[in-house]
Amino acid sequence: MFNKILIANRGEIACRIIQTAHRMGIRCVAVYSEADADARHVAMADEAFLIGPAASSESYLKAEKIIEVAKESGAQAVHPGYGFLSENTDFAEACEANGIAFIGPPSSAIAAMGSKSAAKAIMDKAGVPLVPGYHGSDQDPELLRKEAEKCGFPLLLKAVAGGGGKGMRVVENMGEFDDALAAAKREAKNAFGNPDMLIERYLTQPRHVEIQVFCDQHGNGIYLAERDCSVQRRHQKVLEEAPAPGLSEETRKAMGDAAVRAAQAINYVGAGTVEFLYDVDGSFFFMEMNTRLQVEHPVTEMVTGQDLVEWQLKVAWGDPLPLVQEQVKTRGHAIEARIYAEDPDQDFLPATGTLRYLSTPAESAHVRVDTGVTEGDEISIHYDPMIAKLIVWDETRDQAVNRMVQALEHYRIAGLKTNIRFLHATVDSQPFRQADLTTNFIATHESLLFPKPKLDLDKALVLAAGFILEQRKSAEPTTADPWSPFARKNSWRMNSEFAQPLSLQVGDTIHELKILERDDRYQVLAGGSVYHLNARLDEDYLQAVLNGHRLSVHGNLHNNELVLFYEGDTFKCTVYQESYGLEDVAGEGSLAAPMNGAIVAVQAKVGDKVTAGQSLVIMEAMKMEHAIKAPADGVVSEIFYAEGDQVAEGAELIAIETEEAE
Ligand code: MV4
Repeated sequence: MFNKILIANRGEIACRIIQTAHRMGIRCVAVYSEADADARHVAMADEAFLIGPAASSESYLKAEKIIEVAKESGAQAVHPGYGFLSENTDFAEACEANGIAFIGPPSSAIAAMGSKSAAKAIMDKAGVPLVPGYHGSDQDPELLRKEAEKCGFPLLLKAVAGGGGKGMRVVENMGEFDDALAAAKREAKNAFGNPDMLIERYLTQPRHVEIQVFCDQHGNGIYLAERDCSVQRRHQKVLEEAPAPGLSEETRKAMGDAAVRAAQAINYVGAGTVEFLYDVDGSFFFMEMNTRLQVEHPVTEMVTGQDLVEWQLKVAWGDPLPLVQEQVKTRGHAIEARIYAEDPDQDFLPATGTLRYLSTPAESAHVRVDTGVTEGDEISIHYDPMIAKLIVWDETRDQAVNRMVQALEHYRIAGLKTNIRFLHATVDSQPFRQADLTTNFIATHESLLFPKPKLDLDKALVLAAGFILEQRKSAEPTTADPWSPFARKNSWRMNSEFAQPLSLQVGDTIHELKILERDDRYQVLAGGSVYHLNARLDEDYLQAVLNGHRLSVHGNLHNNELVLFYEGDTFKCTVYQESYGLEDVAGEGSLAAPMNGAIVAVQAKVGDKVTAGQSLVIMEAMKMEHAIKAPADGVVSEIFYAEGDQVAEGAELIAIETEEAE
């Protein structure tokens, strides 16, 4: 077996490969860009080499640089992961030319799948079912018209050079054909430099079902069940599962055999995936072959109990496949959800930012998390915005769905937008639970996938208040001070002078709360109603009883920003401004610090005329800002601290001569 390999990738897949290699006793060399110096894959590897600036084109796509590093480090093989150089024939060839094993298929197999029409011809010859249509090289418009008639409508024009859904056009009838053909050719010419078209019968409600195949260097080829990846958005997979719900054993075997024939037709070696369109009537048709380990391979691992990266390493070393077809068994059901930094409410615009708070579900036989990031990491514009893959397994699909719903609720991220709530709504939806899967799933069920918030606004505000006040108490053990606002035993009369105001901003709206507090019991006035709240905070976990309803939320308070997590949903608010009733703490004409903290800003000068309620000093304590305001109209007579100073609780910050005192 290899004793040292180089991983020509980053993120979760680099980490995942290193994990298996280490388990097998293989040393790992990572490569990294300037943006990834502190990345998890670099930390996990035995050694790592800087290969260039952040941009992929300057680093992870630099084939020569990576081969140079492989040689320098003494790596015997390169694992390309997925994306980047994984399906680059020149890179595969360059590895071999330099005596480094490419952990993937021979470059000829990658090349054979590069053209759609050539691939279809090979598959046709190998007896792999194709969607009825035309894939010839003669592109004479008259001939294409005749082929269109033969094919029937609706039909699909596909660019020979296209892929991933680009360059496709549905044609409903012959009347539309000429215009559609001309337009499709123009698009394909512009996008791929090749105007040639395929004609296919258009399947209106297909599913995406793909077969995992594996071939060794000795001519053996097998399949490891299938995956259903129908839930996609703009040709991006969102959820994947194994096995494909509702597939009969006959179809599974027929599809598996066809996939192995497809692989063997191109002398395939290693892990590959043959994608099929699967129609409601059980028929299936070759779509394309991916000549790499795929993002969604973990669901296959979960149901087969095999480690596909281990298989890849063994096959690349020259070992025979670990199992023969009859030994491949599947058990239970696995589902994968791709967690992305993106904003579902803004048409899934990729999001960037810092993973300021990151809490993941506990891993077990039922839950697996494949990720390349840790708390504090940045999701930048430079790479794919996938944060993690969450994979669950259980005996039945039903149970696996429940596991996924729960695991998504335990996946908590603050600091940037994610699709977690969208995934939760999708998995938890009736159509998904019923396995009503087609490639139109998201478009068809859109209204279900953007549900209303899980908590109503006022309740969320009350819980937010409880979280903020409890965190403040735990952060400042100063209750021994009788002057501390926290030590004060409020009377239980709402709207009394002792009620603390708390303003929480949600979106553009500021919500004014009034809070009475006695130990961990609160009365909160929000939206015109009084709520009774018991709250206990343990780190990020708030256990609450809200008007008799026992519930719990997690939260993260950073600067003035609070994010609460509840049943897969998040509630965000900003502490707008607050006062601890300073009028009661400080004597007339003086203003004291309500707590230990730092002066962030001094907003007045000696001699300034100020009016009651005017903000004079901004303090920061426990990562929250507090405005110190003038208790009455007056003139600033003295300022005791400057911006940046640390002050102790009770320290006089500023002195004012009030009108009455004059
Ligand atoms: C199709 C099809 C319906 N009929 N071909 C999209 C990606 C490309 N590789 C093949 N695709 C399709 N080909 C025929 N004859 C529908 C799709 C399709 C699709 C396929 C798989 C997963 C998601 C999809 C979303 C839209 C369209």
